[in-house]
Amino acid sequence: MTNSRAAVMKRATRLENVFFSTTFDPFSFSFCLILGRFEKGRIYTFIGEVVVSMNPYKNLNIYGRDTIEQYKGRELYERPPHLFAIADAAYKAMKRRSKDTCIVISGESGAGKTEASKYIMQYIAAITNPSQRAEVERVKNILLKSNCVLEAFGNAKTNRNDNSSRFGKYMDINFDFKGDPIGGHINNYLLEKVSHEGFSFFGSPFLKILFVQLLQGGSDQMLRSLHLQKDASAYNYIRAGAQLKVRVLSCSNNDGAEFKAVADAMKVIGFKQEEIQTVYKIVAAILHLGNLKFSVDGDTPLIENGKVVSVIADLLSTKSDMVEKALLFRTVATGRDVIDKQHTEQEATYGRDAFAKAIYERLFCWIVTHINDVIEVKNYDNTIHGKNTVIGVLDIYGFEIFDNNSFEQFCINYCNEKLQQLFIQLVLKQEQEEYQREGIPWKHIDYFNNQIIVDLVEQQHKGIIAILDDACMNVGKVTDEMFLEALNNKLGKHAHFSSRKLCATDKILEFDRDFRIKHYAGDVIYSVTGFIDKNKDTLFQDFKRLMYNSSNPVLKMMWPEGKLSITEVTKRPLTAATLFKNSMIALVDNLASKEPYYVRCIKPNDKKSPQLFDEERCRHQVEYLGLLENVRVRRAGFAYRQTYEKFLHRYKMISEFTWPNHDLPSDKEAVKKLIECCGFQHDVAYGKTKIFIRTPRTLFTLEELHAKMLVRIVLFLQKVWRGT
Ligand code: AD9
Ligand code: MG
Repeated sequence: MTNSRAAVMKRATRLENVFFSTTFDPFSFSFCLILGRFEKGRIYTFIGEVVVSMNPYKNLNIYGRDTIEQYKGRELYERPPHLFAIADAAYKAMKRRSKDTCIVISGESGAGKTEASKYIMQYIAAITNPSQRAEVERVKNILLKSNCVLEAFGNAKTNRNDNSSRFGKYMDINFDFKGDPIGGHINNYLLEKVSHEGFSFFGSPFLKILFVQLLQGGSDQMLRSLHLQKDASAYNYIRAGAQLKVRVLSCSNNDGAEFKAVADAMKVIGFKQEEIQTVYKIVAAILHLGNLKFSVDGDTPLIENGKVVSVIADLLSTKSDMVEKALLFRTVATGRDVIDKQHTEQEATYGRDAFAKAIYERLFCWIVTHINDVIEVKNYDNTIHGKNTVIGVLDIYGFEIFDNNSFEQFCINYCNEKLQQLFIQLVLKQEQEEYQREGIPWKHIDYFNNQIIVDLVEQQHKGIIAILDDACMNVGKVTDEMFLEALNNKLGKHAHFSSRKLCATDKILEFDRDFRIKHYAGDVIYSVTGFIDKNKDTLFQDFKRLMYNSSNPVLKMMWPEGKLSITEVTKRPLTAATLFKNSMIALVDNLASKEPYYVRCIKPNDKKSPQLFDEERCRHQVEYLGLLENVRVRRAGFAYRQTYEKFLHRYKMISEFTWPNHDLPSDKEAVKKLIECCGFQHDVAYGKTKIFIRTPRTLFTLEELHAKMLVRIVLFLQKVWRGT
């Protein structure tokens, strides 16, 4: 027995002694197991096919080429728990059984989801394309480089995570019949545009990574051409956050190099030079927009710093007077007449911020579309015979509780409820259903079903989103308070909803502009301030027309609806919350159609420290991630299942009755015979089509026997070959 195998066996035995003992407590088990491993620097733990990952907050030497080799093509329990084991399992299932699979990574903000998704992609890239086909290499390269670009534009520093994803990402990787990546597609979800802390747009501690990269890493000549200065504190939108040092992204490790890495990645992805320039011009225009100052002269609104207007006009390839007009006036249709209505100072400021947010969001979506265009599967020859299969990787913002939670946290936490629901459906429900289907005796294990919270948010006509949309549809001035009132009236009796008005003595709710949702992961108090505005997400048509009329073709392309005049704009666009809800429903449907693999990430402490293990915080996460129910189902169930045919294929050499072929009436009978020969009959159950093995130790022993027999067969063949 090799040392590593002996270690695996020892570990398996130890675990089983606890796992299957009569005094088993799922909580202490999962908790102690994860903690025990973490303290020894082992950040991954398996619970069934779910891998639990604990953020080490330090670089570990466990992702290199040699580790990749150790996991490549191996079965799940053969090697110690690792992300690569799950990635390999998802890949093998996809390749061997032509199944679409997906890897769902969840956990709260800063728990390590994005890092995990990158390691998974690196692993897949490393184990595919052995023949080095150029087209496959191109696709792999773009898939890997796209992370760097998307992070720069979509991530921000928050007090939870220095490199927090402020958008959700689902990436499909398409494989051909050889199992090599031939394309992909990225879906992005709800990019957060405003600081959750209620600071001014892009303000501290919410800092979009790219803004700082550009100022710190852009060459003098580039900054001059963008009319920018290096000092971030000169820009209102990022001033407050600029004092904070942005931890550098994974592409490199200093600011200048970081900026260059993003620019290089854009080139690899296939952005043309003028497109890259437009990207930076837009970013610069946003920074300048934030510095515009409005005032009023009598009734007439004015821009105090007209020079900035001409800089913005120059960057956006439009005319100063047109920019000024779009900022100070709004075109309105009254019957047949079209008039220019002057903004108040407040309206002008609102319009300016809405414009800055909108061009930022458009830019981000355009970048995603661009990446999709270059990795779209074009070679349909590979897709015939239904052999084009997919692995999806989901890395989406984790559950968030901040001091001040707003519309964005509401959407993010709703998304996490949806994913938890999917986990329940697929891991807890399906597992139990499989036992039933196979005719294995089974006592149902209960779990908390969060469907009630999902309904509270998304139910038609009655849910929070429907009530919010109703409020936004009202003609006339609707305030956030009126929305809160409507919530109170309609949801006052809901077990997972409360508000200050309804429980005035409740000390937790400090303001009368709050409501609280009892989420599966904890209570979150949301401030209603801004809900109506953010849900409507209004951008005056004047700005859209301004952009459509830009002489820069890239900008013009981003704003097709600017073509319409005010009298032609009739349809009310869907609200932000409804768009998000629709995209979540589509996402969950998509994931549910694939074979899922789960990575559950845990954050050991709130200080980003590699040493600290905050027991209370970890307990809470272990609880709400559903790991306990997961352990219970696992414990009562079986660690391994396999069809009789495949089981025989791997282990038939162990028994003389099955090697090289059996003469029993069926594969099932042959498997029974093999198991009895080894003395494992008490540890297995025979289903209709599959054998179920309860403890991992049995599997390891089978693996041992398999390995020994292989050695004997090889030695025997060598002897025969040498004629000795
Ligand atoms: V958020 O919901 O996007 O705010 P994530 O994505 O869960 O969050 P992220 O992957 O960004 O968290 O990890 C946060 C930080 O933890 C990283 O920037 C690393 O410094 C650190 N981290 C996470 N995973 C690992 C790891 N496997 N090894 C070393 C890690 N450091
Ligand atoms: Mg992330």
